[in-house]
Amino acid sequence: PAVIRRADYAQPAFLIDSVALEFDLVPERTIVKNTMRLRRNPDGAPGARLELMGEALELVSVALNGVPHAEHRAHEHGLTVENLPDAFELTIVSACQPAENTTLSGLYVSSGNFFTQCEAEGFRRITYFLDRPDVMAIYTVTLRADKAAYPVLLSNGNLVEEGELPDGRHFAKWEDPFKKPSYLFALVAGKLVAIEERIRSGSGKEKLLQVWVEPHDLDKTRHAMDSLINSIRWDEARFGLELDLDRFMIVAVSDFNMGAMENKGLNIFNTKYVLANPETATDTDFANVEAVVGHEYFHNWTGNRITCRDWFQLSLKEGLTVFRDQEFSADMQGGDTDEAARAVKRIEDVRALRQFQFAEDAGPMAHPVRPESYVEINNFYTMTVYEKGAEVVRMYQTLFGRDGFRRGMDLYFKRHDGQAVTCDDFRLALADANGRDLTQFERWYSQAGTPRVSVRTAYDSAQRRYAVTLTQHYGDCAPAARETQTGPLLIPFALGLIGRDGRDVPLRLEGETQAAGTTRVLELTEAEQTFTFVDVAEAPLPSLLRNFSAPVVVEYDYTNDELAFLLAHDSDPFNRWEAGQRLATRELLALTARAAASEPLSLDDSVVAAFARVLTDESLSPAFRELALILPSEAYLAEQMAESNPAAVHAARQFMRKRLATALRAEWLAVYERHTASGPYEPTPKATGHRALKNLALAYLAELDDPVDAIRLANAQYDAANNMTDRAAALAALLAAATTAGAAAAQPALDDFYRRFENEPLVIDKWFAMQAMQRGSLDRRIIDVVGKLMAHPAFTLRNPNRARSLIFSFCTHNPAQFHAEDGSGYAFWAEQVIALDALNPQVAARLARSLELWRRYTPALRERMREALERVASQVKSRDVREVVEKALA
Ligand code: HT7
Ligand code: ZN
Repeated sequence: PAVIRRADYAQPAFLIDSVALEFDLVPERTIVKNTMRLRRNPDGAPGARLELMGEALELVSVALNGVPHAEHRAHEHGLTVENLPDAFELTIVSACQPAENTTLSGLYVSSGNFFTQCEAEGFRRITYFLDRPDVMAIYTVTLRADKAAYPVLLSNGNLVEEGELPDGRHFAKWEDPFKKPSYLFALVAGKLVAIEERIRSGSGKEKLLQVWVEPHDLDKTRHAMDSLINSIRWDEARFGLELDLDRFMIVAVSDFNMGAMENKGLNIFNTKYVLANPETATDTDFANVEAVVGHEYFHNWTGNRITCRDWFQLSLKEGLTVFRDQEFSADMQGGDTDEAARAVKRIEDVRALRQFQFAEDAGPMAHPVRPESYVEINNFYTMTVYEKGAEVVRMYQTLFGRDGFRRGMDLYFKRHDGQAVTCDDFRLALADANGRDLTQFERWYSQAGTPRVSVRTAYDSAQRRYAVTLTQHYGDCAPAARETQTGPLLIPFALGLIGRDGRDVPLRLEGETQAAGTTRVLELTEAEQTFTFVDVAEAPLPSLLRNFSAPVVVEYDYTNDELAFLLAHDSDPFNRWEAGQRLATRELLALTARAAASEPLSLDDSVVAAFARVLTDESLSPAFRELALILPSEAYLAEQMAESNPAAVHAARQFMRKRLATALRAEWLAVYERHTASGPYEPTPKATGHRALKNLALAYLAELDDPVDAIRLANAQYDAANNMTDRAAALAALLAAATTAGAAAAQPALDDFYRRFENEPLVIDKWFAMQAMQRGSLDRRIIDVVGKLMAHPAFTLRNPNRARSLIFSFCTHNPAQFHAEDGSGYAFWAEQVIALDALNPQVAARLARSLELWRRYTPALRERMREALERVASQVKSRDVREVVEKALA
């Protein structure tokens, strides 16, 4: 397949100033009339030929300046139009088939309504166009449809006209006052209802906000609306950015490939990230709705007003917008001063980065934050572009402080508003606003792989000096990453020193006249550098990479006692959590090695004691305690091994959970009782923290050999629950207890759950997912459970949320069962990738990625994975899946 390279970027030969689109919406065959005003780009390639992109379209007619124009040719990739003047009007009529469109890219039908998804290259499935982000135009859109079937007709911008048409049809005309790239175009038509709010923006202008859903979902829209209002206020306060439209709409759709889409003024959301009420949504769902609503809203400036020159620059908008949504969520948790509350969000984000992005960086799909090449751009909406990209943006803030970062953002908007630009333009704005040369920082965009920083320390008691030597390297990284690496990075390395009394030591670096502060951001720019602190009265304990100041792995040999000390005393809440994770990871990897060798397992009492202290420390917030008491995931642990052995990792982790459950049984029970609240449900950070800790206690109690307490408490909790967090946690605990107590322990609740929520698809997704992720036992393989569920009447491969809830949950969140020795998991995976490929290549390619790390497993598993990958490679059709499996096998 053709490889697209960043180095080949060339400006478009023509520019489009305006587009008038007219849609006659019919599910089987929609007619689109597209009238564009084009002119030759003085900086583009010369020639009188126009190459428009088009896919899955039927061409009806072409006219130049209102006259039929015969000099055109429709082909596999689009439409070539010849013999054109320097400026002209081109009218193209074409047809597409929304009802047949299972790819969910372009114009499609979901639950009888019309929706569009144009990022990255879906607009070319709607009409022939210069479908690339550096072509920005003004859009006018007229929608015509049957009024009874499609009473609501929406598009970007402002509604300027609407009215009746013959034969029960009607129309609506929308104008978007801002020029935009085609990927931000959207339309929605159907039977929808909205909640509305009118607010005044910072400068006093009235704004209409709407959240559109299917009628039966109206009772689940309040939280999305509140999140939108909070997002608007936050962007005004933190970045001085105001909503630029009179009207801002969010629409929910149940068939959607990703989370949501930031179309100008008409955001389209997966229902999963809009709908939430206490009965149907968990605390995590509430938090996700807030984060995604924020994310899409923040794109209005970072992505829409300033967009990407080409898709290699995707992180320009995505990394920056993820950073902004992370900051928004942290501020909503803890304001901008409560560091402990903010740390909860930071820990969650870093945990996801390390588990998924670090893995991506270690495999065949490793790529820089700004990739150099791709076959299918949809495969590059990755953890690296999004999450590592957000870490790169965060490092500017770490280097320059909040004020310096804001100065950089202000300059970025001043220079580039209304333009399609590059990651270099962003970096230069940050550099210039802060009077810094950030040339070296460019390597964060061009180098793949996870950097490692090795730390050596030396204390000289006679001189009262403490030397910290930092060495950066990439270790033994994947070939795909290795070939991008050219030199050392600028790594902001935040560090503190802790005295024997557990307090932070005031820091004074050699050459400074006095101590200042207790956390320093050291700038590591060389392969190796030594930083010497003076006036250090006793050998301190270093607290390294505070608040995870850079996306790197820190290598330092702490003893278990030192980790326990940091867990108890570090003033940096992130590093306090980190110490516990390091301690647990070390123990779990040792246990895994013993499990792999069939040796007996045991856990040191001092480790249990360290966890007991966190569990019983009422001075710590419940949310923090919960995070600190969750053991590193099986996937994360497997990645830390030279050769992953999922069965041994599972045995080790289960052993440690059981040991912590047994040794601290009384404490877990006490915590359960203490944090059980009565009264109405509130999705506040405080109440969420209490529920999280209580439900973690329940999960640990379910690990006991005789889980009688857990079953009793979980059944009572299930029956009494007034919210989904508690109900789902109770059901999960019953499913866990069922592994020892027998399947009957969970069956009544499982059946009740289905009956109760039969008409709530998002809740039924949870029902499928919980069963796919449950532990197996000697006489119960989860692949068999999944096989039965595939035949359940509520299962369908066509709905991505449903496919993810059952298939992805099993293949990516149940490693011990998925990686069964007999290869049954891989055979299932291959079958599903092939089946999905025929319907929806984007979703199929995501699933295909779950075997990409196959070379890192034990030889027997590796061989079976290779066979499955080869089977897929020989059968799939799409560019999407082909790119993934071919890179994996290369
Ligand atoms: N910018 C949006 C990306 C997106 C997308 C990309 C490919 C295929 C389908 C898609 N749906 C949404 C989402 C975001 O990052 O905000
Ligand atoms: Zn985004």
